Amino acid sequence: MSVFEERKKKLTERYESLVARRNEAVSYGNGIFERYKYPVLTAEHAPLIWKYDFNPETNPYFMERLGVNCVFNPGAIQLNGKFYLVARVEGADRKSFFAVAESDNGVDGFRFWDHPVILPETDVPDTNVYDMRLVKHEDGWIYGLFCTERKDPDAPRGDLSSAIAQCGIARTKDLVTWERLADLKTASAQQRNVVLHPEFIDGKYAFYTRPQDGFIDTGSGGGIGWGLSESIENAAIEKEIIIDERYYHTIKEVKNGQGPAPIKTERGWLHIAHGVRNTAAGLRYVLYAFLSDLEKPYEVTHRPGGHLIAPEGEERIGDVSNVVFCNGIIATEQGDVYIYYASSDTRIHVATTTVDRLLDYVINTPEDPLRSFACVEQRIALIDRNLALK
Ligand code: BGC
Ligand code: BMA
Repeated sequence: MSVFEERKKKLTERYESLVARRNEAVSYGNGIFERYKYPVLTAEHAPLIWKYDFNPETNPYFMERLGVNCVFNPGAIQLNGKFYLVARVEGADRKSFFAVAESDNGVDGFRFWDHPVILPETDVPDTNVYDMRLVKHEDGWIYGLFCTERKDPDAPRGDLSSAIAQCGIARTKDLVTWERLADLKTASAQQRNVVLHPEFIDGKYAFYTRPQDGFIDTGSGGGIGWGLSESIENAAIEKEIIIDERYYHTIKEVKNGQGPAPIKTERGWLHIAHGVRNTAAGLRYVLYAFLSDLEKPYEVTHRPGGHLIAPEGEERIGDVSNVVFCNGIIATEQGDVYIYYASSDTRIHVATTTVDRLLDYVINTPEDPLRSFACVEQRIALIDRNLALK
């Protein structure tokens, strides 16, 4: 057998066994959600036809021509009973693009469609696009809001890193054909983590935003913002308010951002967000949850203290270590919840729970009392209540 034939056969077998691998929940977690033994989607899940030239004449060594570096930060949606992730796929060339992967059960068997998403550009081409939030809006469209990044035209000569991040908007009915709309206009120089609320508020489109001063630094601003727009084709927010601020010595001291669109529940809108703090080893990203008012989604009613999910084990390590990030969640009609989170900008995992459990968590987990002394008091109160039950 030629090198070409042998490598093609072996790699195809390995790929098929990876995609067919069953996943299993890890027992005895914290009761809030279940983690799983394997990630659900990794760079290795990228189809071989995306990477290799399958022609023996032009590729006798069956060599990779277009490598895939990592697969992370997916948007998520359930359609006709199937689970879809619109993953951020990053090529070896550092450019990200979106690609749809499909599974029957949401915890394993994710397989990419043959072609990545063709996302049309606007008049000002994006250099990089990433972190799509998918929303089934009550207007009938599925929207994908994502970060579009372009080089900062005002950066001093020689500064090749300064960039401008803004919110790109596209819509689809089937995840196959995408219509690109104008980028969201706000007063902020930079925007990341923009999410469309699934319902109209006062007859307008409602957005969660994350205004910031610099490309990486939130500067004087930051926090999860909120604003309304008359139009979605030319979305523009005139008035932006901050609904969840960052705070000194918490998990969201440096930055925070809305994750996916919130889940509607009887008790309010259930949100998953990310919080960032600085450490000697760099930024640490964790996920947290909160609940907001049903009628006024911009009013937060419950803020459980601390993180919901923080990186553990292999999740801690990757291209950008010590990061978990979530922009995709699926809540089924039966009340099951699938939280798709990526670890260290490298791979995608799932955590499963239910709406009931998450509501119990957000409503009954005490708030962060913000000082060591008060935290000890809070814990002693729990201990004493438990001792009295013995
Ligand atoms: C990367 C993002 C990252 C951001 C800030 C961008 O260039 O693509 O993944 O969040 O920089 O570090
Ligand atoms: C951010 C996000 C993510 C990424 C994270 C950590 O600012 O936009 O794309 O996961 O940084 O690098």
